[in-house]
Order: sequence, then C-alpha cells, then structure tokens
Amino acid sequence: MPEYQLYCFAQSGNAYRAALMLNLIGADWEPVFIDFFGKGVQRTPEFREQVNEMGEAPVLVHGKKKLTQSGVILTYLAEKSGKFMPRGDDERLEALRWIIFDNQKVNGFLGPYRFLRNWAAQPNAGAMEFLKVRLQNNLGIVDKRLTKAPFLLGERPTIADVSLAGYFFYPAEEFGFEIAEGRPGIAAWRERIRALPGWAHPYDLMPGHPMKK
Ligand SMILES: N[C@@H](CCC(=O)N[C@@H](CS)C(=O)NCC(=O)O)C(=O)O
Repeated sequence: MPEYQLYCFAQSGNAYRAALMLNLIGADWEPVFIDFFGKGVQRTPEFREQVNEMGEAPVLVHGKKKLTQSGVILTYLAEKSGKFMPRGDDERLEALRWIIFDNQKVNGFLGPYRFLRNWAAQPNAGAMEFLKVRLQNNLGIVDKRLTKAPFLLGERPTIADVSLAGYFFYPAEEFGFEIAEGRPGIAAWRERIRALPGWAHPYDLMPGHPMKK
C-alpha cells in the first residue's frame, strides 16, 4: 500500500493543493475518491465520524495519522519532506499569512463561485455577484504581490504558492472568466508553478473527471 492516502475528488481545488504537494515532493501516494457530487458522501454521519468531522475534502492519511485542512496538510508534508518549507520564523509566519488570506478570500471565493456557476441546483445571483466583486479586488492583491517577486515569499516556491494553486489551473469556462487575464503577475507565476517537476493538472491527478451524468 502506498505511504499516503488522500481523500479527494477531481473538481476540488482545496484537495488539489494536497494532491499537487504530494506529487511535487515525489511522495508515494494514492487517491481515495470522495463521491462528492453523486452520493454526497461527505454529508453522511459515517464520513463525519470516521473520516472528517468537518465534512470536507481533503483528508490526508499517513499511517495512523489523519489530517484535514489543506494548510495543515501542506505544513505537515513540508516538514516531512523538507521541501517547499518556509525558512525561519519570519518566513513561517509570512507563509501562514498568505495561506489564511488565500483560504478565506482568494481560493476561498473562487471555489464557491465556480460551484454556484456550474453545479448548484439553484445558482444564487446575489451570492455570485458578492463573490465576483470581491474576487476582482483579492486577485488584484495577489497579482500585485506576484509582480514584485517570482513567488509569494520571494525567489523560492513554498507551501504558500502550493496553497494558492488551488483553483488556478481549472478551465476558464468553469469560471466564465480567465483568472490570469489582465493580471501579468499571476500569469507568469502560474507558468512557473506549471514548470515545477511533478506538476500535474487537477483533472489528471485526482479521480472523478469527467463527472458521471
Ligand atoms: N479550508 C478547507 C476547505 C475545504 C473545503 O471547503 N472543501 C470542500 C470541497 S472543495 C468541501 O469539502 N466542502 C463541503 C461542504 O462545504 O459541505 C481546506 O483548505 O481544506
């Protein structure tokens, strides 16, 4: 059995962060499919009791250890592998600062926006507008940062960049706009991430694409 198991599904940018990190560090891992859209496994009492009380993907299993929250998983894998680690206290806090901003306001808005647009039974126009307006601002903040240095923390990619990758490689049609359009910092950064050894597209890395009708 591979060393790591990752509960995930192809459409999840939150899970992609963990899957991408496992690939980038060259880990021996296998995906465990969460039938999120079909059976809604994450909502069952069994899943919440046995896999993740928060009812979310991703979940990383490493032997007896079970970890959730992509930021925690990235930190754990960086510590285990020594790769993509922030160096020293200042960098560690700086990485955490960007991971929290990203979780809440960048990928944290891109994910629900894309979900509402593609898969919600009743897309809520007001909620989508709320997210879209804030996304313009928050993507602008990230873009400005990435025009100053190749990666979020400077010259080297860290877990803050792996976190930011969350939804950035999914097709533009799913968002109805191109994330990197008019944002040269993000466009160049995305190509740098794509060029890292071990990079793979989310739909090639995790099970469940294309979705069963
Ligand atoms: N902050 C979490 C977000 C995880 C998350 O929201 N995952 C989605 C899938 S992309 C989920 O499982 N949502 C279930 C729900 O909200 O009920 C992380 O980074 O791991």
